[in-house]
Order: sequence, then structure tokens, then C-alpha cells
Amino acid sequence: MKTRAAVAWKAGAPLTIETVELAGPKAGEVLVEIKATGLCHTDEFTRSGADPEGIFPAILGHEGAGVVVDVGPGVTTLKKGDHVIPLYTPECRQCKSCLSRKTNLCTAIRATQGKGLMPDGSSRFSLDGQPIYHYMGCSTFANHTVLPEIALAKIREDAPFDKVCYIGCGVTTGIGAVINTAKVEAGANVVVFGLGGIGLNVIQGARMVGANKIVGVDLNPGRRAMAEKFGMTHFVNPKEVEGDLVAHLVALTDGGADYSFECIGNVDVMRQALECCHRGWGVSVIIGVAGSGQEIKTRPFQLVTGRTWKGTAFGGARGRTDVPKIVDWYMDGKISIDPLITHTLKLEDINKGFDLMHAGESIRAVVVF
Ligand code: NAD
Ligand code: AHE
Ligand code: ZN
Repeated sequence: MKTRAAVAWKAGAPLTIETVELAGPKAGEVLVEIKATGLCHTDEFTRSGADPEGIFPAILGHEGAGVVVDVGPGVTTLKKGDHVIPLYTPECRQCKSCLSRKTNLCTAIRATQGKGLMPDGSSRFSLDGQPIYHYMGCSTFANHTVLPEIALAKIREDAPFDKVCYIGCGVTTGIGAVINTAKVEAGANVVVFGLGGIGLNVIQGARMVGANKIVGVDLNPGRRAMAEKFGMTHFVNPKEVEGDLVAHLVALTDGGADYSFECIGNVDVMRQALECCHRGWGVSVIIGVAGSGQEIKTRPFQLVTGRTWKGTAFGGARGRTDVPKIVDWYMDGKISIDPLITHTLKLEDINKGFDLMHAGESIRAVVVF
């Protein structure tokens, strides 16, 4: 079939809207009509050329929601008409990682996914005979896409696509980092670096579990009002801090954060996030992804004296199990999403979404098909 998609032809170039060819689902695969997709900073990370795994030409996008149009042979858990959220972290429930119960990082299809290919080693997208690569196993910047059955969460049919698409990455990553990865307890003091589409969901998660101080750190003063609405108790703009930011945060949190979260992708900030943690027990969680060649560093003494450095992908969530529950939380009013979706765009205007991200004007821009 033919479908419309935003194609990233080469690193650093704007996306262009094309009518591409999409081959039908093979065994174990599902054809999905994407109804809406968010723009996450990770899409921009890859578009810009910073992603060491970036492959071009590709159809980016990994924060979508849509409807099953067709299923390939052997698909048993989904049928035409089901509403779904694509999962860049699948859940096969059979691999060593899934069976370990220690991680959400299913390994069933990671090797081919990282090469921009479906599990059989080929792409379903092409244009004039030239293959176009998949992205994070999702490619939600296309009106139709093909995914493995294990990379789709079935969700309730009354959930609005243009809001719950955000559960496909940002909401689940932020809230999940608090609940699944850090396991923040009531009364804890939390510091969140970066109050964008991820950090605001970390704040929302921290409030949900009953954190005490929730300190937000961002260079953009425009983030303050929204962060307060989501539960931030103290705002720190590093540009306005006299002296050392880490010392300032340690003082503000009565000796250091019980938990800190880096939601930017800046390796210098990752160090600050670790070092503002409380001696003896503070845990720092890296969420931001950093570009090719970047490395983190600290004095080993920071770990010797009891701080823990961790990371999280997709908030530690097992997508097929956890995503439908998070959709329920949204539909039941337990979590808020709508105010974070600051811009709704047509596919033709997708590059404006990246401009808004760079300008610090959007939290989440969502493309509606
Ligand atoms: P975003 O652009 O919406 O937000 C980033 C925020 O960081 C902005 O508010 C910006 O003003 C702020 N910021 C930038 N530099 C700063 C600095 N030096 N100090 C303080 N604040 C600063 O991005 P996002 O969509 O929220 O994504 C955040 C990061 O998380 C990105 O690196 C993204 O790739 C990554 N991410 C990781 C996962 C995962 O599973 N680990 C999932 C989603 C996103
Ligand atoms: N390709 C990058 C890694 C990017 C990365 O860490 N991605 C996160 C999801 S970000 C979503 O917005 C992730 O899921 N990581 C685990 C995995 O298996 O990719 C690089 O540095 O090579
Ligand atoms: Zn993302």
C-alpha cells in the first residue's frame, strides 16, 4: 500500500513529506494506522545526527497511537480494529530478560531494531525501490506502519489518540522512572534536572508517590509555572544561582537529594545530578540520552560514599502489561496529560514541531493524522 510519511533523508536535514510504499505485515507482524504521534527529544537526537545508532533514510517517531488495520499469519493477541500504542521496548515474555523479572529491556528483536529493520532483517518501507529504514521499531511519523505483535500494547477504545500517544514514551518514561526504577518512597526529597516532556512527568510521578520536596532545575524560566502545576515545590534556575549549583541543591534538600533524575542528555548535568545526592544513600537516575562520543565522569569517592548511579529506558515499564494500565490512570484522572500537549500539528508542519522544541516553546507537540 501507499502511505504518507515524514522521511529523514540525512542527518541534520529537515524531514520531507513523501508518499512511500509500505509492504503488508509478515508472520507475527501487524499493520497499524497511526492516528497521532508525539515528538520526543530522542527523535531530534537522531534527526540531528547525534545518535550513534542513527541510520538514514529513515522514518522517525516512536510515541504513537493508532488502530490495527491488518494482521499477519500467526498473530493471536491482536485483531483488526484494536486500538494500540507502539512499543520501542517490546515485551515478548519469553526472552532471558523478560523471564528474569529484573529488567524491561526485552532482547527478542533489539538487534534488528537497532539496524532499522524488522525481525526478518528487511524493511517494509520503500520509495522508488529504495528501502527506507524503520526507527526504534516504531516509525510513527508515518500514517501507517508495521510492527511485531510483541511491540504493541492493546489499549481501551475510548482513550483519545492525540493524548495517549504520549504514553508511548514521555509519560511512561517519567512516571516509570520514579515508580519502577528509583522506587521513590513517600517523604523523599527529589531533584529533577530538565523540565521538558520527560522531566515534568518525573515531577508528576514524584507527587503521586508522596515525595516531600520536589526540586526542578531548568535554564528556561518559562518551565516554572507548568512544573508547579505538576507538583514542583522549588524551582532552581542554574543561571541565577550564585556559586556552586550542587552545593546549593544539597543545602536545599537538607544534605542532598534522596533521588535525582537527569532528563536532559547533558553529561555535565548527569555529574551534578549524581553529586547533589545524599551521602550514604542518594540514588541518581539517568534518563537523558547523550550523543556519540560523550561520556560521564565523577570521582569514585562519590560512589564509595554511598551514592548510586542508575539509568532507565522507558521508565522500566513492561509495555504490553503496563501501558494499558497507564492509559487507565489517565482516563480515571489519576494522571494529567492534556496541559503538557502544548501544540497540535499536521504532518506537513512536523518540522515546526522541532523548531518549537529548540525554542523551548513546546513541551509536547503532537502530530495528528
Ligand atoms: P525536552 O527538550 O522536552 O526537555 C529538555 C529540558 O531540559 C528543557 O526544558 C530544557 O530547557 C532543559 N535543559 C537543557 N539544558 C539544560 C541544562 N544545562 N540545565 C538545566 N536544564 C536544561 O526533552 P525531553 O523530550 O523531555 O527529553 C529529555 C531527555 O530524555 C532527552 O535526552 C531524551 O532523548 C531523553 N529520553 C530518554 C528516554 C529513556 O527511555 N531513557 C525516554 C524519552 C526521552
Ligand atoms: N541509540 C542511542 C540510545 C538511545 C536510547 O538510549 N534510547 C532509549 C529510549 S529513548 C526514548 O525516547 C532506550 O530505550 N534505550 C534502550 C535501548 O535498547 O535502546 C545510542 O546511544 O546508541
Ligand atoms: Zn522518546
